[in-house]
Amino acid sequence: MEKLFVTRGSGNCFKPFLVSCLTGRNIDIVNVDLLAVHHRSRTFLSINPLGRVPYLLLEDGDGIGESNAMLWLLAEGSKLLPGTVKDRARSLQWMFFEQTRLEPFISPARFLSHIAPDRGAGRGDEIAAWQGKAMAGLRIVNDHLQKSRFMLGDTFGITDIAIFGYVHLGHEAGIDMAAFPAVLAWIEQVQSLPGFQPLSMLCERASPFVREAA
Ligand SMILES: N[C@@H](CCC(=O)N[C@@H](CS)C(=O)NCC(=O)O)C(=O)O
Repeated sequence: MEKLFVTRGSGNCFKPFLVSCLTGRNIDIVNVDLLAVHHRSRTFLSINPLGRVPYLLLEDGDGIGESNAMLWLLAEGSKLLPGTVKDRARSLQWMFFEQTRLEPFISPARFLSHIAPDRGAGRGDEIAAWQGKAMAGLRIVNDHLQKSRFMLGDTFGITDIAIFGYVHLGHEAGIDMAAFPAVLAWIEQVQSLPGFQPLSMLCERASPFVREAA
């Protein structure tokens, strides 16, 4: 069976997990403890030399890194994939936007203010700068969603999942999401889709990653 290596609470890891929930695809989930630095263990590096999660190990032994790349693979054959070449290009456009204008700012602001606030002590200026940059990206998504039900028109798909991964966690990054009403309405729509599972379920059925003995 395919194996998805994830870590608890990660918006990037949530994306391929959500595709598997929405398509009913059966995948083994393995929880790698990043705070215990298991992603730098010899055992994990022998699976993924890049030492990052999410990482998708296929049945033939090949592996795929990068959450958004996994969405394309896991959604193959489902209605979540964009149908036309123009929509596929547009989907990639939003996926690159997500990785350059949203995730790099929402993720560290959330980590230091919500997940490990002890590490955020004395770093208020940095966190505020990330929040400001994230809000600039969120404004663009909000303007887009004012005119479009989903990221690519009327049809929900992997482009929404890519954006949803971190955007629905914006409040945990200390961002006032009320400033983005179209984004909030879209989040509610995604959360009410049949098969939707919240981030809290990511590691619910996961087996723990076991590193080599020290
Ligand atoms: N662009 C990558 C980002 C992956 C990423 O940032 N993973 C984090 C956890 S969310 C990680 O593995 N951090 C450990 C490290 O980089 O050492 C993706 O979308 O999959």
